Amino acid sequence: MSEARHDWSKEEILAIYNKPMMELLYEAATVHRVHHDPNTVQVSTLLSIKTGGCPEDCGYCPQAARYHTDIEGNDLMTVSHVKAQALRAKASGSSRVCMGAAWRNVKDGPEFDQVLEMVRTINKLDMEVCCTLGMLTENQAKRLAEAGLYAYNHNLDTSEDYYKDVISTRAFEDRLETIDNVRKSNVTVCSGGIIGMGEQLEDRAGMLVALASLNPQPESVPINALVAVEGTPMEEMEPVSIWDMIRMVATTRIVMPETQVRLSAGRTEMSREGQAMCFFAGANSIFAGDKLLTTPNPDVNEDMAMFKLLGLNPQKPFVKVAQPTTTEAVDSILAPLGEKPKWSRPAHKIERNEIAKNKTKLVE
Ligand code: SAM
Ligand code: DTB
Ligand code: SF4
Repeated sequence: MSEARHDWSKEEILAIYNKPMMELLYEAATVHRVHHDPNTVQVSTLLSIKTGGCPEDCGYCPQAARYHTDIEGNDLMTVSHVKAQALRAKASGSSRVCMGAAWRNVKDGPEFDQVLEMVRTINKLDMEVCCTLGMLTENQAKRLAEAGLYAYNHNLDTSEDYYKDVISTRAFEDRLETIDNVRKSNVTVCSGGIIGMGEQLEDRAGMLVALASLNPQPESVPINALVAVEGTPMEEMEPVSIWDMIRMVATTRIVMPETQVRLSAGRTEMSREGQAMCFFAGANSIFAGDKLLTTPNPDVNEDMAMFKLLGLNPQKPFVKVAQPTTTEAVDSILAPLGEKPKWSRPAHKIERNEIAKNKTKLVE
């Protein structure tokens, strides 16, 4: 059973976020290596299977039909196109494909059937499959699970308080309900958010309170820096400082020790040094591919060169990364921190989700 804490207060999280940088980095890196292999980073390739024309009004999103952005909208991709892209992603070191659709919610019918076929097809390639399709019913989550879906991405995006300033066409509660529906299936939960949307530090902490209080905590948490796209209401937002990104990653790592923390949108603006600091602070996943959904992302070859430079290895699919297995090993890592830390010890030898049961090998 997981020993992660679910009762973090906003004040506690803010105190962590605002620690002197060197202390924050040291604590986050320590938590990270207690729970994960610090040299392994998961690579997830994004694929926009249905682009643009979305009826929602998310203030950050270039795919909302009501904003006049430069993106080229597309109908749902064919299964064979998706398969070809997945094979390319696999060949370049990716263990997961994340398919995104600019939908408010999933509707039963031929398009959903086509997505189910995409899931089955990628699953057969021995890759993890993730989808992000908007709101989902319990039954739709079950059908995706049956098709072999590994993860479902549904971001809280910001705090409950700030949510209504960013989106008016749905509520924070709706997001929680979809996450709950995903949890009722055996699909793992991927949920995170965006920084740089004009939110206060309290909102960043509030979002982490909401994510950390989910029980179990999400298996992965993407941290996006806003990509300010011309034509959206957020086009003039100031770029996110790398220091804010590092603080956010480090704080996420400390309050959700077992989760995979993903460096997501915004990496084109980050130097290698900046990304290296994020990996040190506990990020252990990236979105790869020369495009995110509609905006640029670093070139895959550049990412692989960065991995080589930093001695990082792409994580294999369905494999849970190594954790120290003895109390002595954990104690030796924690000893320099002195007092007993507030975050939890790792839970060993735990299969974290049903779907991984057949495929997960715990590396010790
Ligand atoms: N329509 C579905 C939904 O909203 O859940 C799935 C696709 S939506 C594009 C997935 C996520 O992308 C959003 O929740 C948001 O976190 C992220 N995103 C969208 N536009 C972004 C931007 N300009 N900068 C950073 N992240 C963005
Ligand atoms: C997530 O948290 N970030 C990804 C993925 N989940 C779907 C999407 C980022 C999108 C950035 C803007 C764009 O490219 O359209
Ligand atoms: Fe639509 Fe998702 Fe973009 Fe919101 S974030 S406008 S729901 S595609």
